Amino acid sequence: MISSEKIPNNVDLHLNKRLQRALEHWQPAYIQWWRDMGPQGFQHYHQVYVRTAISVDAAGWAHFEYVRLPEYRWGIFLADRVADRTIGFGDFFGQPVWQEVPGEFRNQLRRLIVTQGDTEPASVEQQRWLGHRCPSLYDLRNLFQVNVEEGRHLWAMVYLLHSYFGRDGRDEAEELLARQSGNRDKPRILEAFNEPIDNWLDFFMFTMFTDRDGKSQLLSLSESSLDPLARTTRFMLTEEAHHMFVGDTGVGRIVQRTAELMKEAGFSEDVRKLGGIDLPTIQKHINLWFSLSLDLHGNEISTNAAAYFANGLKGRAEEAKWEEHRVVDTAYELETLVEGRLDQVQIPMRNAMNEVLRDWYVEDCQSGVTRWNRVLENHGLSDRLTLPDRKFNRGIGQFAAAHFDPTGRQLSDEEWARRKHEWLPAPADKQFLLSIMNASIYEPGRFANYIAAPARGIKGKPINFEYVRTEM
Ligand code: BYC
Repeated sequence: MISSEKIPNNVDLHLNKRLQRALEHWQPAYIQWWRDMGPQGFQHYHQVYVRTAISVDAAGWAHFEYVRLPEYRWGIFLADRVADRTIGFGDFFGQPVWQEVPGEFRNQLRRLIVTQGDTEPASVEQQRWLGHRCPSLYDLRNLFQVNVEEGRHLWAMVYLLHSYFGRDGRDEAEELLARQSGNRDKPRILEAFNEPIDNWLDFFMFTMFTDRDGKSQLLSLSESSLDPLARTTRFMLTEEAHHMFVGDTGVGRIVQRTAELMKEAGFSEDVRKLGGIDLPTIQKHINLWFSLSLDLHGNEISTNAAAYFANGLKGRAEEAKWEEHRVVDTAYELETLVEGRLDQVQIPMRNAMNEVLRDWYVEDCQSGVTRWNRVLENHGLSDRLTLPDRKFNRGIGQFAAAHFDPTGRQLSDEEWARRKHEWLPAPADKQFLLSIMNASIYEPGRFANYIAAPARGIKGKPINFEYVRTEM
């Protein structure tokens, strides 16, 4: 059962009246933001079969029911405290974790929490028109499930800001509702969150690649010496897994349908004529979203990242798997660009922490691409999808200063300008995608022609279940 408290929580909010009042004061502003910037056209007359977090109990943390979106119960849930937990890395390795924010790290922590928090509402804003082009009720429900949980992740960060950062934290919480994805004067902080997502191939790529940056960043924050931050992000990862499932299987179902149409058409170029999405278009979208999400990991050489690590604020993914946790004398061998030429240099490992996390991320992405290729293989096709080289199409870091093709070959400015749409979606590709997604499919069990049905429904329900219903 969902608790009847105004803000469902497992942090004994009722015992801290000041905090409770402050959050209850923020709540109406949040709901107003959700109505204005959340899914457009689905706020009043639709009921969505969604899960709501009600506890952090691994055996049953979520409750499933039909909900009108603005009435979703966004709550605050932290993973259970680990007794006697100690700091797992950096200069304070082995000391007890902190339950309060140390003054000297206040700014760094605030910045990390605000950056994390900013991405959550941003993604909801980016996706707010997508419902009008949905390929099925099943997918529409998944979109809204992702959206409401990104909203809850914003709550998770706002809880930390209100609890530990006083007046500054309250101001930051307001700013999180004031910045807007794509707004010229007040954009979202990280660039990939300022692009609108208006077609479902972009949505699935975003949930596959950009939400997976969410996973790598949350994993690294879940190691934090600030225990409430570690516990909050640990529980967020539980919800995040479904978001990546949506992306991974969404692209997989498109690849499956494409493979079926390729066999029908005989030639891959003819897939578009049959209303499907050809493999080159899928590859271009992999190239785009993978490279944008690599940028989200920051610069290859970063003193910020070194300071976060030294202070135990933000670590590596799965820190326990590493042998050495202080990382003082080790070096990282980095590919660099020096005066326009590629070279290898050794840098102190702490300064390379963004790159270390990026390594983890690339490997995690590759496993998804391998699954999609298995679909092609199972259909007897020899075509394969690939991740582009990590130097391709970078906007952040040293490789942003030059151009590379997806194999990592350096290009002149002229060749890049002439050929970039061989590798990245061109305006015509986008037009084509919008043309095959020009209507939404609201009939239970029916799917748009460009995507296969999923293997199974949600929470044991059949595929033709009415995942979103309209009430008049
Ligand atoms: N765009 O030392 P550096 C998610 C700036 S996604 C714009 O490398 P650092 C989700 C940087 O701010 C996960 N600017 O930076 C997914 C700095 O600026 P200043 C979100 C950028 O701090 C889907 C300067 O460049 N969570 O959860 O090591 C749906 C120097 O850079 C960018 C987090 O990001 C960029 N891409 O690393 C919903 C975790 N990259 O100080 C949700 C928190 C760098 O010179 N954030 N800059 O003005 C962090 O850990 C770090 O801030 C970053 C950057 C990894 C983002």
